[in-house]
Amino acid sequence: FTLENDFQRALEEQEFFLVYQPKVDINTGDIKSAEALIRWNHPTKGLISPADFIPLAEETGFIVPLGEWVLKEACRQAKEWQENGLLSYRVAVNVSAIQFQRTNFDEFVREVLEETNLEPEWLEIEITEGTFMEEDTFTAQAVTKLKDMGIYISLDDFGTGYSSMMYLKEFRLHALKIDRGFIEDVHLREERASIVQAIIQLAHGLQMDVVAEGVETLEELTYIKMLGIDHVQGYYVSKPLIANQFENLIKVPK
Ligand code: G
Ligand code: G
Ligand code: MN
Ligand code: NA
Repeated sequence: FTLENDFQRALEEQEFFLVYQPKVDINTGDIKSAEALIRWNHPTKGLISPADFIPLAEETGFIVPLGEWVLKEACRQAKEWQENGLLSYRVAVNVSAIQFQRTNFDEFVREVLEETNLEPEWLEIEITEGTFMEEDTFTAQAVTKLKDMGIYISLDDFGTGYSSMMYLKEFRLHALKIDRGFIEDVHLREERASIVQAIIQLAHGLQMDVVAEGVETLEELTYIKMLGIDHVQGYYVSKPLIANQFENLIKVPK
């Protein structure tokens, strides 16, 4: 795959950038969080989706320097928003399981927060079920330390991986994000509605917030509101936006 050869250059040439997608309170519409999502503006191939390069970055180990760049950039942006009086929500960063396995990730986060002068409660980290797949005490300790630092931790893509209830009991994370595969046409699909309802009950029983991903229609939104979802994310609310477009979104009065 030729993209692999491009990675290092792309990082040096600043071809990567972040877009931000809000997660909002389903009842008030308040923005709770801005999820940072990476994009690659490739000089000849154009805009490349992370779905097409994150897996390769994970295989090659490039996810480590790339993930470090994402965290730094998101924290820098959060601090800038805060200084401009715009930050009343967390900035969420996706972290790959590989980053936990190969680096002292919690140490790195501590350093970045110090460097950027961002308070930990403004940072959210999204991990996936795969993070806990192996009996890996190193990863488990890192997640616990991040939580102890006051960082909000979400479990992304919930329901699509190895959904063991063990780690929910062990870690007491802050939020579950229900994968959009369960949300699409949820109002028309009984089996999806049953699963969403069960996940909400599970999360609330553990004092966790529940986030619906990929909400695209008013019908889906109305239905999951009735089921008791806390936060929503998806094209119906907003697509991922570049930073200055995101600022316009948050300046709009409700
Ligand atoms: O933004 P989009 O839906 O195209 O993202 C596709 C996938 O890439 C999603 O699973 C998303 O979690 C992942 N992704 C986006 N940005 C990052 C990132 O900065 N780090 C990691 N590890 N994954 C990301
Ligand atoms: O796995 P993760 O939740 O990090 O992935 C988020 C991805 O989902 C992003 O790439 C984002 O562009 C995409 N996304 C966000 N909202 C919607 C939506 O409403 N519909 C679809 N199809 N994709 C969405
Ligand atoms: Mn995510
Ligand atoms: Na997801």
